[in-house]
Amino acid sequence: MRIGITCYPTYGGSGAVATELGLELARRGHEVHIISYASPFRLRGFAERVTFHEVAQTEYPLFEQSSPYAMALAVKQHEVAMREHLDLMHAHYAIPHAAAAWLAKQMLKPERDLKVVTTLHGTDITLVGQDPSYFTITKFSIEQSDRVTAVSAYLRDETYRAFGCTGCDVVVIPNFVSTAEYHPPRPPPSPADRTWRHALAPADHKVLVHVSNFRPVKRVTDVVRVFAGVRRQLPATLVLVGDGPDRDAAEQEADRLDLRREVRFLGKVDNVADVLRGGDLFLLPSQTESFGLAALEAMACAVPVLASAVGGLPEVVVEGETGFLTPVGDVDGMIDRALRVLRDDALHARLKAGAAHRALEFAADRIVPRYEQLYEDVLRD
Ligand code: GMT
Repeated sequence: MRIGITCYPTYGGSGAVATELGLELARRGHEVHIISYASPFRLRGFAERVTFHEVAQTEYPLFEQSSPYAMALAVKQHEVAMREHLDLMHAHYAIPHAAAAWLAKQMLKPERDLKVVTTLHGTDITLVGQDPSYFTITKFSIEQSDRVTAVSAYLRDETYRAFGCTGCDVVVIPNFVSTAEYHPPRPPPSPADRTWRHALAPADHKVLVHVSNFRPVKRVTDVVRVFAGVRRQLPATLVLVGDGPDRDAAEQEADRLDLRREVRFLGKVDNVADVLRGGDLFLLPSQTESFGLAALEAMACAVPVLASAVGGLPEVVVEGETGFLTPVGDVDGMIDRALRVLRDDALHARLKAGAAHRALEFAADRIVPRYEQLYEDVLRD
């Protein structure tokens, strides 16, 4: 198939999933065209059968407050669909990608029917899409898509609840993980794994890890507070990967709690899997999370997860088997679970094995064929 993919290029789960999907589809022989305003962060270098198309946005004084990106995107989607004979356009994150794809579909209509598949990822449904300024167009573009998928049952149900969506059937296709990249340390720990562990923290420290885009929804200051509680009881290091609006607040919290030496902010790094493999416990105390791709990637590296019991996270993290779930904001509860895991070698080993085993259920080669099947179905319509 010849597949167009539209996504955000920035650090975040939807762009990560869209790009990894494109790469997996290309490995399976499909031709993939990724369209965005910049090259997505997970598209590192050349990949066979994958082409990136940048959306050109002309500057003009009149546009000062209103760069019409969605229109430039629709133009690029239409152009790529024509030139590359795309079979379908897969929009990741409804706003504005699904609406732009609908416009491209209309422009192409005189010649043929470009099928539009939309994948809902999270705040496009739970937050931004429900804002009055975006509600009707989000509902419209979901209803007009030829197929709609959601990354968890929670997000599907939330879509029906918030939007009604007459006549639309939202199919759940969970996120997936590349087990070639995200895998447990190779037994016995390879020299590379030992080096990473050694580089992250002193040998006698437990290593807690958090990976996110540091948006308020991630509650990164809770991460620091949970770590502070753990650190009071045992030697430990907290490693934070990523960057975003709440990084300053998290750094200030670490300073306030006098944890500067034990908290390491790595910023945006490429080889997240290497860092994860050096970790003992992953913290994700989010306010909401439609799926929690970062939790899945940690589990795939055999790192148990402590997360909030919200949204789609219980569909990923199995309480007591791959980690623990606590109510949002329950810092003391998380400290309690973290200490339980880190002090009990047998429990820790069981959770590590459980996490790695559970992650295999979300391996790319199990999930990507579900997208291929969906594409085949929509092309038969
Ligand atoms: O919805 C968002 O906040 C953006 C989106 C992103 O691009 O980071 O994140 C969502 O999509 C991810 C991939 O499907 C999910 O793993 C995240 O749970 C989800 N974020 C939220 O629901 C907050």
